[in-house]
Amino acid sequence: MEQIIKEIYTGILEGQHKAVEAKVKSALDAGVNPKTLLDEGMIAAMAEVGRLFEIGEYYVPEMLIAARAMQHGLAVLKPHLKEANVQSAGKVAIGTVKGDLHDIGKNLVAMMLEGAGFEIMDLGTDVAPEKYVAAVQAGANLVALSALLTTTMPNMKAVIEGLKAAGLRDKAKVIIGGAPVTDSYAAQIGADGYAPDASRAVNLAKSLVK
Ligand code: B1M
Repeated sequence: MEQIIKEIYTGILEGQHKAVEAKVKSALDAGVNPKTLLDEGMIAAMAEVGRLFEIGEYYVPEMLIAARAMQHGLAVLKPHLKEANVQSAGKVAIGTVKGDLHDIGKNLVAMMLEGAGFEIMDLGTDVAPEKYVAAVQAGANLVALSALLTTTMPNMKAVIEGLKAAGLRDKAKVIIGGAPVTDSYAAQIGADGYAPDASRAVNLAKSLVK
């Protein structure tokens, strides 16, 4: 791993948001591939934060400052994740489902979809099913749901049920993702697809909204 990527990884683990922001800028200026930076430096660091939390070495405050450092780095990386010359591919209502406050993965998926030419309606976190329904009524043709907690996964099904109840299920495709979510869960709740990461979410979205 390149030294600068290691420093970004450590900076996120230690929650040094200003250093992470500066080092992401330096790495990009030095020509480091944005995707390598994201996968090997930033996403890998958040996975390590999760492992440290699981074994009781990190607590919620450490997770929060690591997340803040990650968000600062992502803000710098965002323009570099865009694909060149892309046409509007569809309108996506994206959010983290009700009860769930994790937004780093959701933001990353939104950024990559935006970079691939989708128009983004970011509904935020802790989003109630009615808000997705309203977004489809306002023209979204893709609903993208993120959940990081096993306890909030059932709220993905609630969104699909909400769309059905409003007579809108055929107006938008529904894709789901997030660490505890699986392909078989997507099938079980009647979603149109599941993606394990942000780049595959883009491929999935493109294949569903043609
Ligand atoms: Co939380 N948390 N957290 N947390 N947190 C996890 C998820 C956990 C796995 C940690 C652990 O125990 N190892 C665990 C969940 C256990 C479970 O349910 N099985 C957990 C817990 C327990 C909690 C609290 C309950 C802790 C507490 O308070 N006691 C609490 C819940 C709060 C709530 O939501 N109501 C909580 C709080 C927090 C913080 C606020 C401190 C912070 C979030 C800050 C923020 O998001 N702004 C936080 C963090 C940072 C994490 C970990 C460490 C990192 C998550 C992350 O950002 N990963 C996480 C551990 C882990 O995941 N290893 C953990 C990086 C991100 C890029 O990955 O979000 O997975 P991810 O997104 C990926 C893919 O999943 C996918 O693409 C992204 C990358 O390409 N993807 C999609 C995501 N959404 C998608 C949607 C798609 C397609 C793909 O289509 C629509």
